[in-house]
Amino acid sequence: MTNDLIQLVEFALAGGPKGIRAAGRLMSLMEDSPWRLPELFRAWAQVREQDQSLSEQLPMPRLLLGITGAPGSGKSTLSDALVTAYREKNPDQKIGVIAVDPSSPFTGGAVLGDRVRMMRHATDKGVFIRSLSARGHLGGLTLGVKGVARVMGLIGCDVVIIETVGVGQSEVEVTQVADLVAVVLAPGQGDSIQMLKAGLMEIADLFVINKADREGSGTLYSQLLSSLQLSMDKKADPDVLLVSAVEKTGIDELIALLDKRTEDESANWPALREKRMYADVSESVLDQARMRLAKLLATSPEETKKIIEGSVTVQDVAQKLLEKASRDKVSAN
Ligand SMILES: Nc1nc2c(ncn2[C@@H]2O[C@H](COP(=O)(O)OP(=O)(O)O)[C@@H](O)[C@H]2O)c(=O)[nH]1
Ligand SMILES: [Mg+2]
Repeated sequence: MTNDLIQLVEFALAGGPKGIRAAGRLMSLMEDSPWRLPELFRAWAQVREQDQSLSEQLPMPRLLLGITGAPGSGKSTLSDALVTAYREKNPDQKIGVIAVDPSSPFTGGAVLGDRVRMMRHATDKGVFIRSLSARGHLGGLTLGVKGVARVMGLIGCDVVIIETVGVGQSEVEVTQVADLVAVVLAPGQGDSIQMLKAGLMEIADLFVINKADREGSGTLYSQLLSSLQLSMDKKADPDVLLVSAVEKTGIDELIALLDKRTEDESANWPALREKRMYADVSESVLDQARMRLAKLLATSPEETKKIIEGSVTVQDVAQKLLEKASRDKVSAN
């Protein structure tokens, strides 16, 4: 298994059609088995033994940009416009997009729409798009997104955009993944200011008011500014930008702002990213341990029965399980 992974990492690094297929397989692996994320580090270390010119650590994108907001606010359209603008600005730099589909079955059409729209970039070899399904990943999706972002770093993406719906509607805590979080709001969505109250205000590094071509965007802009001024627990003055993702106005300004924020703030990111990496690895280890213990517990249903009957405590059974697990390991050696 691990040898497989090393080879996939080697192929992905080398690029070309084979490299793209390898990267896709690595992403699937990260999505399906997020606890395997640390194996990427191990594979990188092994690949690097053969080639000392490689960086010590698995390369990371310069910027992981979270884009969040209510469904319909224009996140996908904005991601698309950003990808185009980034690519035009610097054709040498690769861009990644991770789109997390909302799990609600009512949004099935929009999800398909996303895929269709992103197909525009299908022929651009510098753009990598991956959509992840939020279904069936309860709990594990954040780690899965991190794994996919890591693979995008491996293949040399400069910026990776992570699109998710806002807090409370998605299992992804975008703040745990992204360096900067842009919250998208749009006029004609009664729930915009409501969304802010539901926690989006706290996570925003910047606000993008989209659909500037529509009536009401100016009002929303001033509403937002006054809410921000009223808010006591706001971050230090988040930036607010008015854009139209469809008419492509304000996009260059948005990129300039993102570049500036990255330049100003990225000195803090290595420490932050390292802290997250430790947390991810811990989570992977705990996931592994939990899976092993769960398997063991399933083979002794009588223990569970005894707990229900009241003859043993949960602590007793947990202790027994841990002992059995460590004995099994010894005999497995
Ligand atoms: N008028 C206008 N419509 C937009 C703009 N951006 C997105 N839309 C439309 O809003 C709808 C939802 O956009 P989408 O990107 O799928 O939103 P998401 O659910 O947040 O990803 C689509 O019909 C878009 O064409 C914009 O700047 N102006
Ligand atoms: Mg979308």
